[in-house]
Amino acid sequence: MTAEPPPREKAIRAFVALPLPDTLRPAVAETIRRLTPSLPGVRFVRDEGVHVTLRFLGWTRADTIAALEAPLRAAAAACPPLDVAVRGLGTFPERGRPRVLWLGLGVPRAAAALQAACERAAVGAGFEPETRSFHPHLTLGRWGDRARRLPLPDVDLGSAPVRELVLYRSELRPSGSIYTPLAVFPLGGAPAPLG
Ligand code: 2AM
Repeated sequence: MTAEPPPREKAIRAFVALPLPDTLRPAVAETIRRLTPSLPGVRFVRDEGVHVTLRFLGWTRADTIAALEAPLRAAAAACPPLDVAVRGLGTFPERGRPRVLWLGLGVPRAAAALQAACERAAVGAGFEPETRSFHPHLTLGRWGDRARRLPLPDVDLGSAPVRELVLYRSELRPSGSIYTPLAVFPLGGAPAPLG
């Protein structure tokens, strides 16, 4: 990830993601703690910000963000809550010098449909189409220049339901990016009002 300055008029760096379910957060934090001493070249993410990116938007404007809200809400409403299984560690790229360390994800077919709907929403709001294929993963860390490939342990953190789609703001900081929800869209639509 490069820390490029925002283009003029484009003040918000944003992306659409599924947050890690709260019940899996302690196990992910523990996995990061366990891996840190054995992978000295990796800058690990803050565990509170771990997420599954469905569509990276990059630098954009507040009015574009506002235009995305209705199609993203509709995409989330059309998707049932998703059970995600978190297991396996891997890297991008798979071979050669590693750049990204990730936790693998098993997701139901509906997640791919939701990702495709987010992609349509982004293109409808004027973003360039994404050319890379969708590899659902949770980024745990990134290697710096002196990346060295080391054996990775087996991990299986179990599964939990994801109930929300989130539009996040990303603020680049030397100590690691800070992710703040700008809008939250319930999967399966708004809960029915009581009474
Ligand atoms: P990653 O999880 O694979 O690192 C916020 O930066 C999120 O958007 C990250 O989760 C990151 O994916 C994702 N993302 C996708 N493409 C990106 C890009 N070109 N630059 C920065 N982040 C990107």
